[in-house]
Amino acid sequence: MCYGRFRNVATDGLRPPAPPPPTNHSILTTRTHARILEGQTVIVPGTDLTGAFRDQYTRTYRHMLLARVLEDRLAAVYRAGGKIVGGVYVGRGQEAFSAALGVQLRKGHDVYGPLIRDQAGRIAFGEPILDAIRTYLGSIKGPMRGRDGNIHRGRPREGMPPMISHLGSFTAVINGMLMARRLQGREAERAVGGTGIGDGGLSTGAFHEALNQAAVERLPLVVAVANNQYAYSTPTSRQFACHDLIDRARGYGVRGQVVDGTDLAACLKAFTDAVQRARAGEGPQVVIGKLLRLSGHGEHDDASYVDPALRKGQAGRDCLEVAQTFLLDQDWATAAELSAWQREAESEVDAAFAIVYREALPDPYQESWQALSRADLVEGSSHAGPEL
Ligand SMILES: Cc1ncc(C[n+]2csc(CCOP(=O)(O)OP(=O)(O)O)c2C)c(N)n1
Repeated sequence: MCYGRFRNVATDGLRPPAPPPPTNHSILTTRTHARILEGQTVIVPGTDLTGAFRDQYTRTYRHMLLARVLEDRLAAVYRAGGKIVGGVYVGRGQEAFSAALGVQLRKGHDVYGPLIRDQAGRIAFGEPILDAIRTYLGSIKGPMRGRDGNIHRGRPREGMPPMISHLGSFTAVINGMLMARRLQGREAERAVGGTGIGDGGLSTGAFHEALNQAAVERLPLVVAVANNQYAYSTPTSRQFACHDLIDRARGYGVRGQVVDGTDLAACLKAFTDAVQRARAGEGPQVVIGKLLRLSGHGEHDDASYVDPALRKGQAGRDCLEVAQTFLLDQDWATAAELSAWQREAESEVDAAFAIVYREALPDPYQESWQALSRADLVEGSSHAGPEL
């Protein structure tokens, strides 16, 4: 593969964007169109843009789109009140970075530990959107059988453990799953473990321990660090004093890359490289995505603390709109196709909600409230698992 010579992928930071040719794409909102064009990815001469990359890009874009449509609907249902108890946490603006890792991993073979903003990665990995809707709406048919209200769901049998909220610790869980395979003598399978974390989570002791362990053990771990500029309302200036987060990887002897997290092409290249290296036995890999969380921490948070200048800058671009412009400029999709994909995603989400609205919530008098971690509940016959 030699599609890897896109601008905006650099191990030493982001370069200023070159001005792209003017375009006129009706699918894009005019509000952000000019800004997207300003930073549009430019393909350098000699880049191979044939088949495989085009296919992967298009596929990943559609995963991102589905995630956005799904999360917008979940947010709307939450705001309407009555159906979703607890919070709704979305990955708006982080879909490219998230999906670009998820799409590299093979369900049932690799390990994937998605975090709070990784709905797009989950979809790219192969989690059905029914899992998300069932969990948020508390359906008895959900992967957590109505016990969890939002994002702590998984499919352990398929290599995706339920997310845990304790920041930093999930990386150690993924390490553990990789170590288990090693101890079982399964290293020849060359499974990779991918997981996400935010700039805030990176400050935890648990994460430092986990990364150090992965480095020392040379585990095939890929960590996607979404530097979305805020940990809740804490800006990065109050989070770390090093020049760049990549220094953290270097400090542990781990290979790292920094990527423009709003640019799907750059994200795909970075994660393709990172996963290939981890699979080849080169040890853990860190990919840091520069982007901005385009929503609040959760839908209850208006994000009024976000610096408006960040929203106008490169990190504040909407990765979905960047990808749309790229698809049109490359002639990989027409505006009509983009609209059709949008409608398809909306229909898919409509259909899934219609299914879940008909499903029961757990009956507290009938349910066995034993822990779901019990193997016979999660992995065995008493729980057939969620419908696909
Ligand atoms: C160990 C730990 N400390 C605090 C929290 C509470 N908490 C939940 S999310 C969050 C902010 C996380 O920020 P970041 O890691 O940057 O991810 P982002 O939400 O920006 O995607 C905090 C402090 C937690 N879940 N775990």
